[in-house]
Amino acid sequence: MTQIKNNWTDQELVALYNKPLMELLYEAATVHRQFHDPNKVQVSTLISIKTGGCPEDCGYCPQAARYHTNIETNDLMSVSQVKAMALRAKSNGSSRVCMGAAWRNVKDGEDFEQVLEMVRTINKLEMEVCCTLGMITENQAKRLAEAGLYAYNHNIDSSEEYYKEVISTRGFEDRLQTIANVRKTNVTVCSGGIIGMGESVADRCAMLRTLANMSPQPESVPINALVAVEGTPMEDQKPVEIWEMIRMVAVTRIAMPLTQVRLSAGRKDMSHEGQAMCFFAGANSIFAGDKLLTTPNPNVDDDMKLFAKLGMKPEKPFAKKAQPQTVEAQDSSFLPLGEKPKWTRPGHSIEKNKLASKKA
Ligand code: SAM
Ligand code: DTB
Ligand code: SF4
Repeated sequence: MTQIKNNWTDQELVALYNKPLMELLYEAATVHRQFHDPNKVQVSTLISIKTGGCPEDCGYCPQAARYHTNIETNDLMSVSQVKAMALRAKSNGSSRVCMGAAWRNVKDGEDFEQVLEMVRTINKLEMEVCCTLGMITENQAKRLAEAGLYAYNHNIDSSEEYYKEVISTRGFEDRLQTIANVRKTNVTVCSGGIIGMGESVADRCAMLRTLANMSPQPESVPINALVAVEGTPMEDQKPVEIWEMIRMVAVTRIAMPLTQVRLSAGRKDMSHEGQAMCFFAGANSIFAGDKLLTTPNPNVDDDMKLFAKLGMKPEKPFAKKAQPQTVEAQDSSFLPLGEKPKWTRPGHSIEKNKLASKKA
């Protein structure tokens, strides 16, 4: 049995982050090779099934209704639209589809029933299905599991301390509660965060400490570099340097040896050489497709050229865990409960974003 360390301290992680780069890379690559095939990369495609108009105030997010960004908003897609997009993703080498909705939390009702049907449909295409729908209750997690969901993405986004500077409409604890609800099922956990929001190295490492000290650790950890979108409070943040991304990936790999470390938002601005360094440092997954949710991403041909240059091959679906069974709606053992959960609305003001960006 692999020994996974669940008592990381911030000091240990900061010490790793600040190591001379060649030593950090060597250590991370050694851990990576112990647990993963270094020539394999897991490819996920994002589908924004409901875009924009979100009531939350996440300071980085172009989909928050309160910021004036230039995005096209869309109501919930149909199951057939999503099926067609998933088939295209499959033919482009993706093993996973991740459906994102600009919701604060899932509400029982017609829309959730439609999402459950999307999950059943994609699972039957023999692809891993992931959803990121905001906060969910335990019963909703169970219903998603029954439909055949493979992974649920819910990011903690930053350190508990810096989180308050980024989001005021729901707390860090709420995030952990949703992750705990997912953990009550056999759905795998995908949780990571964003760098480049004005946080310190200590914040980055504190975020990794929270993730690495979960038991079990998340099966996937997306590392996003902020895409600074005009109209959001973070529009003026300076771009993340590739060296920061490489260090972040390397520390994530060392702290979470078994996890899939996903190079997520921000890849559009990374060179092939920079991405190759990230793969060497232990990244073994990407989001593919011309678009993330609302912002551009490298095109699939470009990614395929990169993989060919590096001799890397896309991983097949269910390489890490067996395909979940899909239970049809009529046979479901979990009913909608119509709960009105009391998620917190902490009293922090989003104005702090402005202070944070001035400080940075
Ligand atoms: N509404 C759901 C939620 O917040 O959980 C799901 C979608 S939300 C867009 C998923 C994640 O995308 C966020 O938690 C954040 O980590 C990431 N994200 C959103 N906007 C981003 C940006 N501009 N740059 C980098 N990452 C971003
Ligand atoms: C994650 O960590 N990153 C993805 C996915 N999980 C849902 C989303 C990135 C979004 C970037 C901004 C946008 O395209 O709207
Ligand atoms: Fe809404 Fe999610 Fe964007 Fe926050 S990150 S504003 S919850 S879509």
